Amino acid sequence: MKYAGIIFDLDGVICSTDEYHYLAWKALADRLNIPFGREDNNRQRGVSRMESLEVVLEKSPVSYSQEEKIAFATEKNDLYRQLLGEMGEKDLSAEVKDTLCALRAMGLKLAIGSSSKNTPFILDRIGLGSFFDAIADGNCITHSKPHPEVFLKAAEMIGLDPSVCLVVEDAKAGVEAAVAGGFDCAAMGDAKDDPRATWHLGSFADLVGIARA
Ligand code: B16
Ligand code: MG
Repeated sequence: MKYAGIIFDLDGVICSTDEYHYLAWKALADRLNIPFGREDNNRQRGVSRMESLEVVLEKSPVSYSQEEKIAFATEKNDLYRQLLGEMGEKDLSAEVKDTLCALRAMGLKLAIGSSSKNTPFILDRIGLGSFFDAIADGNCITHSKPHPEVFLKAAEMIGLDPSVCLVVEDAKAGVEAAVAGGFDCAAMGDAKDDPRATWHLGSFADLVGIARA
């Protein structure tokens, strides 16, 4: 087996919180009268909350102070957390659950590498609060993707070198981060066709075959 560990992005890979991110940013943008669409939202994938806010404010004719920006980010996060509160174990697909269990049965170390500060809350909601061997997230990094810090931290937490870990990502910023950290990357969703990825997943379950190789 080429890989001894797999590091998963959270939003867009393990579960779909991306729609909630979109709705919460859209509500803020509407209140501020700033045009905001799905294409803008795609550029927020994998990057930090404050960097995501900058994507929203790009089209604003008004410039805001740092205090105002922090208040906007808090407003968005409060609404986002409210929407996340609707999530439950039903939001973990059978495919993801079965695949994770199959990978664990093969002896692989499994970790999360997410830019989100809401990672523990989301994992609890979907019933994976104590499943992973390690969780590296937005609470323990100073640079978010495309910087490789979060994946390097996850690899260190599971005691493995990046050369034997596979990163699974749905964001171009995440694929870039994986490659910069010396990891192979399996890309899916929005990043599926990214040429920098080693693997292009047709489905999440493809990971079992990749891990066996
Ligand atoms: P939060 P991931 C990322 O999670 C999201 O893709 C990105 O859209 C979001 O801005 C970022 O988390 C920060 O999230 O506001 O919850 O701290 O894809 O790296 O799992
Ligand atoms: Mg993601």
